[in-house]
Amino acid sequence: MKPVIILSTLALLVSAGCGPKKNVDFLKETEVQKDSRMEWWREARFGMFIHWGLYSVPAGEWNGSKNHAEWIRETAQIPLEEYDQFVSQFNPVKFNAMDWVRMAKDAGMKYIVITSKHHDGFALYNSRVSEFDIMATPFGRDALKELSTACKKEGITLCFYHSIMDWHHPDYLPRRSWEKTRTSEGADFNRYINYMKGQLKELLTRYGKLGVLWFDGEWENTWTEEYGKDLYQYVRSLQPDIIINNRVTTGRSGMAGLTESETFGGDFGTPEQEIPAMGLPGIDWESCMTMNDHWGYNKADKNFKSTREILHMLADIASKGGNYLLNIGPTSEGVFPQESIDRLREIGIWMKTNGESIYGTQASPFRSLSWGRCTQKNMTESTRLYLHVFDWPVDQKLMIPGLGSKPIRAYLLADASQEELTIVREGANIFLNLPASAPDAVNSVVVLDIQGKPEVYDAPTIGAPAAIFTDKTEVTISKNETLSDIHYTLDGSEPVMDSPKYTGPFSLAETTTVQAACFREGQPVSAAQTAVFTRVVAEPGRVLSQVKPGLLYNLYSGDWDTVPDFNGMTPKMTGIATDFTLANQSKDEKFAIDYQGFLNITEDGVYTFALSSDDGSLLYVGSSLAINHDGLHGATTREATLALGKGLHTLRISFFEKTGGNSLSLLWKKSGQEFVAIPTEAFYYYR
Ligand code: H79
Repeated sequence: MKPVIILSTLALLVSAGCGPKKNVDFLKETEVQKDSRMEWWREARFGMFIHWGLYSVPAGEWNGSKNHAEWIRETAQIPLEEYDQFVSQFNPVKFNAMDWVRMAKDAGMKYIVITSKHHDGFALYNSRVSEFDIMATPFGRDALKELSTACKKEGITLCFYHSIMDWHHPDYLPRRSWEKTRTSEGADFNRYINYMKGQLKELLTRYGKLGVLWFDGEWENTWTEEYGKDLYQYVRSLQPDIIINNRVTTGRSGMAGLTESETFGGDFGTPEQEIPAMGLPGIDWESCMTMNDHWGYNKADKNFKSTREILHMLADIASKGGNYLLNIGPTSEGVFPQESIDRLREIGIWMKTNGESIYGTQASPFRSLSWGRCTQKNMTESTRLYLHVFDWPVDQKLMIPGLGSKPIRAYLLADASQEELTIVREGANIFLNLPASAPDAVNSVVVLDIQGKPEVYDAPTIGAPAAIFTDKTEVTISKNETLSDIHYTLDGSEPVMDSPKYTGPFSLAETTTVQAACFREGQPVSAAQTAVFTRVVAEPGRVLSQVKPGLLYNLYSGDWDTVPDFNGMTPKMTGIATDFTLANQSKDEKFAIDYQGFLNITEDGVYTFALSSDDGSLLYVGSSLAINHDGLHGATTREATLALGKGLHTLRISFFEKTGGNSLSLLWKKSGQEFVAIPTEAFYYYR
């Protein structure tokens, strides 16, 4: 199959004739080249996503159900011919490209990513290779052309979102599972790729210099890494400096949106509706998020994030070194929802004063700060720390923990006169004396200039296989830098220079509070960390002679949002199971399974259980509810640690599945070992 693609790509390139750089391998790029290509994007930090298309006509509602949006053709299972009728209804007479671009610009956004085509296949521009485009609507104007003109005028970088998945084109495969009458006979996926490239060529040659091509819908099994690499090369051959997201290819990890580092993952990762818990050093990423709960316009969705939440997210993302792509879903009249307009205006007011603390900044040098976030900028001989204070300290003292660097000066970013704040060093910490009231109710930024690169001493990490143990446990203490020594105590007192110096893992045989801190040249340089390790008595096991191998199960059918109370219910089926295949492999929806029996422990010890399920589940061991993982959710995991003695312990796993995927698994590990599936031999039942 592959040679065919290469040939057809070459054919297109040759026929293009306008000198695309067909001999350059854009996957082989030096770090310096990539840095220079990414420069504007890393500086920008904040962009506007726009989801606009035919789906704004139904505005989220279909046959009385109101929870749809840009996926409406799929979620409401609308036949193609019926969906096509939105073409004659799309007439956004109030659309004004300049208004949109100015709203983005006034909010402090530096780029706009708009849907040139979403999954429904509709082209929001004048596409000569498709009839299913904006020129076929009564509107009949090329909205993207107007936006590109407005963006150029206002200095905003225009970018396009283009879906690989296409529910409209006859050559795209697969069909939706519910599309019984749309035949896939004669469909040719390679022909679809050529069509998509044709559209991309229009977008890349007729709308001026673009910032980003933002692909999506890459997860269906017809798309491959080879196609992804080829598409990446194709797009860059037409605009060599363009930036392309990781969804151009396969290998993205779910909604976390990042591609494993060994595989080709485009130019940046795309967490969707989430912010990574920690920064990702050396990786470019952008969190995209809705303002309410839908991407496309939904007239019933009033669940808008507050300006406060949005601004906190912006600072949080910047403090982790990422970009924020905030979505707007305009109406079919071509206007932004009023709630979005209001928030953009308020964001803009904050950005006008504080934008300096966002644009071109780098991730925080601190692991965490109790009062807010930090971003930083490298000056020639110094570093400028931007302290984003969400919670203004009532005692007017802002503590910067474990900052070893020599401070130069501090002032409020909102203070035009830059009046200096008093800086006091107390041991490991620096304190800034703040005025009584916060200059901003949401996020007040304090500038702190320090000499050189930041020297930050995080409190050490105190670890052991588990927080409980039965006999003895081994404790390890670690830290994030190599300049200091760790000193620790085992008697609940704060560590001082004379406390024992940590030289390696040590053993505990009794319940102990461990405290540790970092010291340098006789002085504490970090905050102290505390951890408690508790010695427990293992729950004794029982000996029962008449047990048999396996677990008893009862299978029920019913529509639940939580694990039901099975008492008094009649099972549809009962039997003996050796594992959880039944819960995993069932093609049904709306059912529940209750497994009951015993867990045989062959050796006293501390065991950690990991219960994963989609949807909810409960794990009982012995007399107690060990893990509550109930409710409607995707495949996620919860853990619990228990001390169990040799012998049999009653065991019960209750599970329910409503809709979507179904899965259930129970792993365990003995203290200090790796998680494994609980072996079948450990399950017994009694009847
Ligand atoms: O355009 C907006 C949405 O319409 C689109 N992306 C944003 C920017 C979107 N498409 N799908 N989804 C959002 C949710 C889809 C999630 C899944 Fe998957 C697709 C679950 C399984 C396949 C992504 C890929 C998560 C796991 C694999």
